[in-house]
Amino acid sequence: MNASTFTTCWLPNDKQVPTISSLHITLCSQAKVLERVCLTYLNRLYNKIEISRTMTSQSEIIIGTFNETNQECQIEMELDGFIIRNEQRKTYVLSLSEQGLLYGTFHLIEQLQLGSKREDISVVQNPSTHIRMLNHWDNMDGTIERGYAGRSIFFDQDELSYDAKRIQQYADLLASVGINKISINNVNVHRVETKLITESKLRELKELADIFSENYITLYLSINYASPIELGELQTADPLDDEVKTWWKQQTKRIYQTIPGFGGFIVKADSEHRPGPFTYGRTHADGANMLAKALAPFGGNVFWRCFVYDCLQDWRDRTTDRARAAFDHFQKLDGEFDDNVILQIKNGPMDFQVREPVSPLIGALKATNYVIEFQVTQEYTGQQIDLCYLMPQWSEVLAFDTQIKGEGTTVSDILSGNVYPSIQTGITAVVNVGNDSNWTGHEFAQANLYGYGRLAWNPRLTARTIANDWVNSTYPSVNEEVKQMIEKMLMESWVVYENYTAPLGVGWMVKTGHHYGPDVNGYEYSPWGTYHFSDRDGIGVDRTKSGSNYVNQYTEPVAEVYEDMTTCPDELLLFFHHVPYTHKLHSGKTVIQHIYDSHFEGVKQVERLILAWQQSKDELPDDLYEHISHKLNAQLENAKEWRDKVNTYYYRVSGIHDQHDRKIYR
Ligand code: GCV
Repeated sequence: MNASTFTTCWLPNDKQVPTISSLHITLCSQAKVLERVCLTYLNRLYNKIEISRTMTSQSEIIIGTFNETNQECQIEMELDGFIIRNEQRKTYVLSLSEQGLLYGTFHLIEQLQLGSKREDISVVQNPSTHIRMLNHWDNMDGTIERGYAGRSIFFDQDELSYDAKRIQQYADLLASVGINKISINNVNVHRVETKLITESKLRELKELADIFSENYITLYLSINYASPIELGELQTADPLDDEVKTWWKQQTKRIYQTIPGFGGFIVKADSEHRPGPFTYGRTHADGANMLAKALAPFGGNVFWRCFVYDCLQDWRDRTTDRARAAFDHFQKLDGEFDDNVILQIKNGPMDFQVREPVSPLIGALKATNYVIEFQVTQEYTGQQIDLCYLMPQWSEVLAFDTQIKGEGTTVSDILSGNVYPSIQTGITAVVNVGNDSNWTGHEFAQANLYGYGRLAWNPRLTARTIANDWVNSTYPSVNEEVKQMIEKMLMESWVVYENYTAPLGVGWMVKTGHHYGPDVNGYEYSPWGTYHFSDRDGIGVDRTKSGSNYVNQYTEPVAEVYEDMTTCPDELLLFFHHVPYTHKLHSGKTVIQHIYDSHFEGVKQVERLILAWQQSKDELPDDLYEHISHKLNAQLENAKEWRDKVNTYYYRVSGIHDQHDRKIYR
């Protein structure tokens, strides 16, 4: 196929041919963004659009709050929820707020794009949480830490530098899936970025903040905890020092004078060489509360990251287990944080590996606000070269039963505020976007950005529904069979990636530094606390009572399930246990045979993905075909490298032959 439908996003794009004739919209709401969104996106679905401000007999779509439209709200609605209902051939998009109207309008657009008839659309939607955030790890020199889609869309050469139109498109993409908060700079705040909170930079940031705020997305900045020192004025950053407190109060006041809708700070403190309150013998509560008090008068928040661990560990020291760190540091501080502090907890106890258990801190905090942190950018999951659709992984995390208040206390219940209603909870994630024309490097990695927003809005959506919606709205003109094939590719990809990388939850084995490709012992004798402890007899980390006792951070009976080798799920066995290579899994295979089988299978699966893709060549736009082929071929090389290095390594240490006698290099 020649005609290019190589799209830049899931929203209706300008290459789309309108299929529906004309439409009369009445905008009862004054919010300017609604008019822009209708003119930009509905316009691409209809041949002609007319917009009026008052209702007439012609009105087909009416967008307004319940008050503005004189419609009754008969059910309990969240402020940013919405209703779409049809009455006498008119479609109403209704909400209590303009923000809700924006989400409702985008939902209507998506439904029309997916082929629903206007008259048939009837929905009531309330978001499960009010915190649906994205974190950029962009540096001001234009690079992105763990970015795989080009350079920053915000910064270049140590300056704020962006294309306002593109940022607006980005803000539309985010609002269309309900994202309402964004931080734009790396949590590792270096010298230049420290200055983002100074007056001249703030004036420049105002325009950017305005673009986002038009879409009800609040701007946040990552700050350097040592700012009082680095900006040259004080000798200390001690949170209990009066001068430090005053410095932050004044600084914060200045920020709000320039950007009144500013959201607040993200802080990575005492982690991976970043400064923090530990330097002064203070706790993380002392540090976070000091900043919170400066932000409180303006309604701002502090997002305080729990990714705190010893990154200078001695590998010889078997008593320290990095997995324990977040819980050990923060659980004891539960209840000590101010109301506008929100802790930020990575989904697993280590660091966004392809497979980890859920962080035991989630559910353990009962009197402290927090969000879970996912990683949309694929640092450890293929770096947007390898295909890895992450919704199946995140859905599993969200559906995990913490049993913290008895059976059925899932992570998503907790994050939706159903378990501890007095605390604020929500979701954040490290984003995968850069200035590549398709936003995410690998075009299919857009599905992770889209899916993240959909899951944050409704954690109970299935990975398949999200994949289906993404494929259908991104590739409206591709035929059904090909759409199903893309959906299948997405749905299988996480397990495929897991098959050819680190086995059974043990993690890591990546090349050091950049983290792409295999190096079984890359981190084994390093200070980072990420070991697999393989020797001639066995593999895995003993985190049971006889090991680091990490299991004890879970509530019973979850702790018992992980403690006992006979009940521990196969896929996490090596995260919790050190076992002989001959240990039999629930699957009936030995650990060593599983390692061989999964690595051979992983490569085969990538080969099958390539074959399916090649067979659809004639049905795909050329540029999309080439783009994905190129990515899949690179993925195949990577998968083979993983297969051979892992299989050879474990053959050499165990001396055990593959039952099927396949090619393992000696
Ligand atoms: C932004 C891991 C990554 C770092 C990242 C860090 C974090 O260690 O490799 O690049 O730093 O996590 O989440 O703070």
